[in-house]
Amino acid sequence: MQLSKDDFGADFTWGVSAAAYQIEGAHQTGGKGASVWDTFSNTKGKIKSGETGNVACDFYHKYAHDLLLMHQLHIPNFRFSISWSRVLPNGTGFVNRSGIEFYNRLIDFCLELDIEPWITLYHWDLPYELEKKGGWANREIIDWFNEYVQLCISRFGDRVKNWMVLNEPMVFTGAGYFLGIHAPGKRNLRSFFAAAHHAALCQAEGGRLIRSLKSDCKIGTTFSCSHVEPLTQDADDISAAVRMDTLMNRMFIEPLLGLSYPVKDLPLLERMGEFILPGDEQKLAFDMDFIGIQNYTREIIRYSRLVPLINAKIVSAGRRNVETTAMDWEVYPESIYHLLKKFGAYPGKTQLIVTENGAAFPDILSDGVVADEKRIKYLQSYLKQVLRAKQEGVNVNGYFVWTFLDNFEWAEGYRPRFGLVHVDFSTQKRTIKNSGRWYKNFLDAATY
Ligand code: IFM
Repeated sequence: MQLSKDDFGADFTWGVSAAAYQIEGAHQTGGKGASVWDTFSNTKGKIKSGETGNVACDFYHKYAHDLLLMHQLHIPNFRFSISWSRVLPNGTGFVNRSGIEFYNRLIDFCLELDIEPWITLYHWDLPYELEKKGGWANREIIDWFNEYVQLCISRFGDRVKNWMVLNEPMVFTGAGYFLGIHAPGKRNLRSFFAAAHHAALCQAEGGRLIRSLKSDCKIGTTFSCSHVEPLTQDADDISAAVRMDTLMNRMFIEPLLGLSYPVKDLPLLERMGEFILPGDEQKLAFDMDFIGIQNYTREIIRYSRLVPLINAKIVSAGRRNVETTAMDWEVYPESIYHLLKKFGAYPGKTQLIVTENGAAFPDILSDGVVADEKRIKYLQSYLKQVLRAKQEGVNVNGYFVWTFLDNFEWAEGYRPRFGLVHVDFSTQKRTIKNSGRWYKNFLDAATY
């Protein structure tokens, strides 16, 4: 089947996604305060390659050049995040004028080029000053976050019509406060549960606050999700898969939809009870205009008595002899179909938007060309599954490629390249990959 943009309909939103810490660099420029990721990546041993996000793509200085490239590729929507510590260096209180001016310039230039800005308020770079007070594990985060949201809406809300509250709360709380592999590098179950509950509250409270300040905008939030299957049909593997699915895919969306935490399928969540105050249950719910789905792969799960708390283990793609990306993630396009069906089946039928999908492959730049045919194939095959879900009635109305520029892939450093545009990190030279040209042709080909 030949894939055509037409099949998705004229009001389908197409774009690319990025995050402040992964691209901006300029970590100490223009009055920016440190974030947890500045501190984490500058701590020896935290990033596999020893690299930092100090410079990244230097997007802070090169944003105009990069937006012109985006314009050249006819990409109509750009999802990016605001660095909290660039606008509020201490997390609260003093407002950094040059940080505000940077985002004003960025937003204004997007609009000048007819690129619609979509802003994620929080994509993992908590101001370090707030982490010193406990960060997401401290309930005061709700007030700190509200102050930050209020600032962003009051300064940028006149021009920005699409807002996302959080990026992937499961990842920044789980990897940051329980596994310790992301900033702030904590390994503590209680901190994780506290952080998770406060993030779930902030996602709803943030949405409510935006709606109260600005009635004419679209509000969403985003979730990482992977289609989960048991390794075998043994009862132990099946129930292990249910627990993992609950943790990975359901823990944050269900309270948001007013369905409470899914304790029945993951009894471990009862331990979150100590952080839940009277009245919180209602505060966890908010009716978003859209839910952002971010999918890359599927996970195969087996029972393991050796894994504490959850007794479930991911069977890595490497052990399964399947096609993988440079992240060792299985290429499994049907994953996105299953997830769209799953999220689309929740009551309320909130609109879904794929706010991230993409792949890292070991790209080679040769004679000015990056022939990343694997990425093109990956994007096409996932898009076909998005279309399949849409044609079966799922209310999905947008797709953003992760990502525009190769960038800082968190604990993995710069090795995994996800971009449609290649970045030479020693010279900051950009080269449009074949996948970037493919996306342009795909976006151009519409006939409506
Ligand atoms: O780079 C990340 C992004 O920040 C969040 N979602 C997944 C991407 C790829 O790992």
